[in-house]
Amino acid sequence: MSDEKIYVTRPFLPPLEELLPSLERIWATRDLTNGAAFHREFEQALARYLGVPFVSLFTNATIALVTALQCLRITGEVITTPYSFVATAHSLLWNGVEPVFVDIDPHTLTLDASRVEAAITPRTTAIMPVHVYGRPADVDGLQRIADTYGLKIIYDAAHAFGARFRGRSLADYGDLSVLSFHATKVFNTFEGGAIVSRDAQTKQRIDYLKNFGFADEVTVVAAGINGKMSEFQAALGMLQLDHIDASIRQRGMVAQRYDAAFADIAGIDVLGGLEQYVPNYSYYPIFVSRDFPVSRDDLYARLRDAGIHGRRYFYPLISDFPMYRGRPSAAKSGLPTAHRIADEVICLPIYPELGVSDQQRVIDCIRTAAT
Ligand code: T4K
Repeated sequence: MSDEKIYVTRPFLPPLEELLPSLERIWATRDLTNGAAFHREFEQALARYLGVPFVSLFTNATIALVTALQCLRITGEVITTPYSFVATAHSLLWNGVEPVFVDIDPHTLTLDASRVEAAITPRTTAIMPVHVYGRPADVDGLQRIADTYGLKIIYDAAHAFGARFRGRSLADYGDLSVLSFHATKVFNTFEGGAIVSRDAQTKQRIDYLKNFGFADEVTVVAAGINGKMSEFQAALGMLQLDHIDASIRQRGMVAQRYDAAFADIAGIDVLGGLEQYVPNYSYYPIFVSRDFPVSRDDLYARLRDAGIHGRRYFYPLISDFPMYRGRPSAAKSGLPTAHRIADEVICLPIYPELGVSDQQRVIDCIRTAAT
């Protein structure tokens, strides 16, 4: 049996020779950044591929989240989820905005809309839910609350590239939606990200903000940041678009094999399908409950010992990190579902090039632990 390490993910890269003509173009033009040709092409190509009105490219999703909050002038308090990557809540602190954590729904694994209303105060200005693992948040329930209370919704859609809900890209919901193209994501440009916006004026403001606030050579309209995506990243992104559908299909085959393997194992729960939802198979979380003979952390360690590097996305909860844990909304008593899920989850390896034999190693390790 191979003892090569198997990682939770491996980035898809197109054949190198496909990239060379783009590199030659960049070398010939010497246009490396600041919204040059690849940047413009890639923004348009992405908007077409995703079927969304406007895309603004970013150097990564974290800067995009920070900028999205600036764009909508979000202040005071924002209701968000503790069950995410730290970047979600960090983007609030970087804006001097107070994160208010609300427990998650056990099905969507993100903000439980039925609990959001009780967390609203006069200082609340927005809601920041996450489409966790690329699965839809309760978009209707959250929108109803936002409409009633006059709040904005900024979706952290870092996991959601290519996922669709009710015939629409998941990035097409909310006031703004933020995608990540990090190496570990379904679609990567090494590092990268984007904000999806709904109208040309908003896109314009985002584009000023990501370029130091410059509106033209001598006019600075905001205290912007440098969030621009480079030409290299944009050129790579153009190529990645040619491969993304095949990548998602291959991920789907990995997910199907896991589904079949775990269907009859007591104590291992997986996420089922959802109506009108087309997944992107960005992650394959399993939830190890009390019915399983070994604990989640024992299973995690056994996988490690077998060279299988799953990850506990998202444990610990954001609300347990030092910069968040003093807040009343971070108290464990208010977040029982998030704590249970964080204590049960292991994300198993899933990526397009994960071979059947490597996947079988993962399955065998879990089956052995089950007996
Ligand atoms: N919002 C949400 C909900 C997010 O999940 C994230 C990022 C963000 C916002 C922010 O997006 P960006 O600003 O990053 O665009 C990883 C990623 O660094 C992070 O982007 C991601 N979420 C998070 C869920 O996972 P780590 O600490 O687990 O990454 P790391 O380096 O341990 O990588 C995991 C495995 O992936 C490695 O064991 C091997 C493989 N890998 C990784 C890299 C970086 C590769 O094979 N090649 C690589 O280049 O955080």
